[in-house]
Amino acid sequence: MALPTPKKHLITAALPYANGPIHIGHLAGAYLPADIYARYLRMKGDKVAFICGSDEHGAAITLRAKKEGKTPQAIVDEYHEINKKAFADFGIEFDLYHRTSSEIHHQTAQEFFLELNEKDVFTKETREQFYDADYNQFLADRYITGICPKCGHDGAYGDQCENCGSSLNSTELINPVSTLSGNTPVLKETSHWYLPMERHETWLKEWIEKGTLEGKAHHNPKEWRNQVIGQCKSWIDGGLQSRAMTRDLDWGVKVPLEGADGKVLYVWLDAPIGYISATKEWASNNGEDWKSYWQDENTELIHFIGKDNIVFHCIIFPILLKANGKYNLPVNVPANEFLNLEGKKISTSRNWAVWLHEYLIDFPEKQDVLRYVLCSIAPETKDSEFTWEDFQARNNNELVAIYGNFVNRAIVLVHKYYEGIVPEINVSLVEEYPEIVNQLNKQVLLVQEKLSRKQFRDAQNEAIAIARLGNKFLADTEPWKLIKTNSDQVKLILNLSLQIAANAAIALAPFLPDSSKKLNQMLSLNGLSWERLGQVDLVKGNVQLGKAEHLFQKLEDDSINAQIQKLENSLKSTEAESNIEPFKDNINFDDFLKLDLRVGTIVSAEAVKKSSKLLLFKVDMGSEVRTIVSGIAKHYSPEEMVGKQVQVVANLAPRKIMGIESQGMILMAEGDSGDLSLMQPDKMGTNGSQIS
Ligand code: B3M
Ligand code: ZN
Repeated sequence: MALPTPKKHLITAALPYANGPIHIGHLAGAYLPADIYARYLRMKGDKVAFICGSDEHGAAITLRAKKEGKTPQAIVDEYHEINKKAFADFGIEFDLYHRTSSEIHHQTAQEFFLELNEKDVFTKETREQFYDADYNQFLADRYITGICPKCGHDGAYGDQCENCGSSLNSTELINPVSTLSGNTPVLKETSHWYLPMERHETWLKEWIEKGTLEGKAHHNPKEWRNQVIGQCKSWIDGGLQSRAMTRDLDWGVKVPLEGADGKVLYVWLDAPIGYISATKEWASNNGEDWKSYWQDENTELIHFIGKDNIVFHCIIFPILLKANGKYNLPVNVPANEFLNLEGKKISTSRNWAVWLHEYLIDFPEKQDVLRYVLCSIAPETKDSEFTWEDFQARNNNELVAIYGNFVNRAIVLVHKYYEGIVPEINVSLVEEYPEIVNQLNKQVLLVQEKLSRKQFRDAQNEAIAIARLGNKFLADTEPWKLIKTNSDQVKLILNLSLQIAANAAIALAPFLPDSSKKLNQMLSLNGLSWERLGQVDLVKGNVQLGKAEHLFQKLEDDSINAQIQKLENSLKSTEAESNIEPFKDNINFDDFLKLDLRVGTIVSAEAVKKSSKLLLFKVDMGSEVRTIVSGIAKHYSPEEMVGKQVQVVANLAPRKIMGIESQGMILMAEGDSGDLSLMQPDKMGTNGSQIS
């Protein structure tokens, strides 16, 4: 069945929590592909609203605020600005980068909730929830962690396991722990508004699997990524459950109902509504009608996200939109898998990441290089890996050697032979090179096809192949030799080369906007319109070209090694940090006096039978000889211990270790990687003398 081709698009990219800066994993996951797609559609002349913003509610924010000793508002104010700037610096051209703390958002989310409540979409229920008695707080979402009942990952949150992507209810967690106090929480009753998702299973299944909605074609499920459909199917087949849509918290959008004091909307209810409130704000600033972007069935809604957000965008939010009745459902949710970094998972807390704002300090104005590399390795069908070595290779061997080199050679030659004035040719002459024109057209079709299928990695490859084509054309025709014998032919070759360069500028514009802009200026083109792609009269004859400048610069080993070093350093410092145990609670002086610490000398030492760790000592304590068993066989041999003076806890209650009664404990310090070393008196002391 043929579906109409809409000309209006609402493109959303997941709203990042304003609780930290943006790294390359975020960029590659949602924002870069969304931006490439939005730029492509705009160049085609379609109407696009590309919407994003900060997710400023939820435990991600309040826990961060607690950690930094700041208010949640201070945290979101800080990171909203940082992230907004980082996106702009990387050419992520949102039509609006909004905030869920804005008034229009609170109002929109509350209205949306009330409308659904009036339609009996929710059920109000009193259930037991985990509660931290020390903090007087109910625990949900990131306030509670435990073992995921689905995949066994230790560290799943109360609403979701980020390892397997499952959505969870906090009471399902195995060994739950409060992230506030570290204690095991207790169960306590509380009332909430629940979304009985099981009521929606039938239509959801049809919508996901067949792409039909109420019997009508809605989208082509073949265009959806396999892993997205696969995840959704497995959740639906596993049976959907009721989920609380409100929380007992004071940070968030207040539940606008009587008897709901101290309750806010669940962040995953309010955040996707953030797409709607942002569209409203954008539309009112730009004389547009927001409803036509959300409620007109010819508008295509597309959510770009990372794989950990699939359930929220493909199941929960569609249920809410459909239940409302007036809204479109997404025609596609192109979720990317994860990007790893130098062989490890990206980790914000361990600083194993490449942060956008830091990248631009180290590589000023090289935003296109990172865009290029991240698109080349985009985790579209499976997890992928960023390494600095690969980054350098792609910059040097592809951007510099292919694209930059071709463009530069063509423009430099026109400057050299014709003072930068584009040689005029009769367009029909290009038929002398039918092969090149055919190949160009073939590439253009491929770029287009891949882009429309949202296969950005392939699309960029096909676009860069246009420059490769141009490079080869120059190498094959060798105008620098021909200039001596056939200058007319050189005019044709160079004119054609400029046309190929102009095609590259257009085809690569969604991917490398800054470079296309520069090339555009060098070629004295006015504007880059997608419909002109494939034509060979883009650069006009007799036009003065701009100065030839290199689009890209080679990256030397030094700058790459510095990045690798930076990562290694952060690994070392987090390792060192994490090895230091937190200090214990204070004790008073009387507690200290209870300890009887003495000096003793080891008079004999031997290995404990059947144990690789234990040594058995006789220690002369002045008034008596004690038997002490100690777990230091891996660090000291019995021979080297004899005669050593040591510090002994003399009043530790005797304990049986492997059948031997140990009458004290020898003090040792733990070094790096678990090494143990004896704490010896600086000068020989008298056996039995007190340590205080
Ligand atoms: N803030 C989760 C995340 O940053 C969440 C996305 C909201 S999209 C509506 O991964
Ligand atoms: Zn899991």
